[in-house]
Amino acid sequence: MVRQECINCKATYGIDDIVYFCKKCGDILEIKFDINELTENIDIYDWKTKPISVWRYRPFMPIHESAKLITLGEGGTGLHHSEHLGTELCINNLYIKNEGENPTGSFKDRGMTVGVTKAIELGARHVICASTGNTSASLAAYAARAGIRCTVLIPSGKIAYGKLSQAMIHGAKVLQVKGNFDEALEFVFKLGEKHKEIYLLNSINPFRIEGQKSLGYEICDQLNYETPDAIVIPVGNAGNISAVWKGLTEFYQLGLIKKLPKMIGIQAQGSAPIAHAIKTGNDKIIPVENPETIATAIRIGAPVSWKKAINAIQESHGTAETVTDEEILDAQKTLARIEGIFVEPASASSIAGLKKLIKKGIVLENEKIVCITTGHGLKDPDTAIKQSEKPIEVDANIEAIETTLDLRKAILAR
Ligand code: AN7
Repeated sequence: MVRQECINCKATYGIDDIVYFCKKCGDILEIKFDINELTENIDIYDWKTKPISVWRYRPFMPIHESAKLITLGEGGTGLHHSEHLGTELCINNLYIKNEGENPTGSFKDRGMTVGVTKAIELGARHVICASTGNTSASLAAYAARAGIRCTVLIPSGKIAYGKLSQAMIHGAKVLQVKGNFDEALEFVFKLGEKHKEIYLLNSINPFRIEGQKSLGYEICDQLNYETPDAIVIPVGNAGNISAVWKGLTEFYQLGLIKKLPKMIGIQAQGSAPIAHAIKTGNDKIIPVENPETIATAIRIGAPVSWKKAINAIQESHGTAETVTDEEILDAQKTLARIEGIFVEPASASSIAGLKKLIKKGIVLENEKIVCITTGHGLKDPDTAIKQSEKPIEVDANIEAIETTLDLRKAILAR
């Protein structure tokens, strides 16, 4: 039977129980399928004939058949063979899975379509999350689509303007808590405990993780079930790396793929508790008290899904790496200029991390690599503008424009 299960003590709960942490030991939960049951389910549906998207995998989702889906058409993002960047990084077979192509511009939509569908199934009328930006943008959109109330808590300091504008225009109540992300998240948990009518859609919500696991499925489908050697992914709260790994292991257990890739997590140097734990061979993280990075999406010091992430990295024989803000910005610019893919700084960390791992000889020239870019560049226009050439003001006549573009010489030489 499909169920919620504690990742630590294995206590189980039904998929219609509203429970965020294990009532016995306090750890986080995950959705567990019985693989035989899942095999039967997917045999009944002709899922492979559906277009690539989150809901192609409906029989893999813990949602009742009668549910009304709250969807904006998520998933089905491009897996772009990146020859120019591959050449620059000296790697033959590089793919970018560009999650900025989702409805609200980030991978969060994969989780929210399932999470908000579940919320409606459970009868919720008010949903809440804490967010560095993308989760709130996504939740606000899906709550609007479902016609329910939405509250988002964002940390103090810089929030990327694109994301903030999304939460605001979709009509969410936006509270900027005078504290960092980890503190805002604590308030969300407390509110959930005190006010049972509010449904929590933070990244520990296992239904969101189920939606996000479709990212792993899609990579396999788009590569014709020839799994890559490694998947490189930015890590903040660590929900996504756990979700992708869950999707891959399910496909593996179902016999759809023959091998599993290494999972490689990338964190920003100023907020890298998971990368530090991996590098020092620890099974536990030490939270970072004042996380700092230009990649505000992953400015998270106490990632709630750290256990799942460390497990994914260890089980897959993967690794983790840190990157500086300078390396992130450099990767963002390179990707935009030579591949035409504009991503936000947090997303560019996967490219920056890959570059470092190639230099260190951890990723090899002939390996097939998928880098996940998690959010669209327009999410944070300020950062993009700051590191680009400014527009040049010219007089409104053709000669002035030609002179500026160095086209006059060619005319005179004629
Ligand atoms: C672009 O929106 O945590 O490791 O509150 O927006 O699953 O947390 C965002 C995270 C990577 C990290 N890239 O994913 C939030 C939030 C982008 C992101 C991550 C985020 P997780």
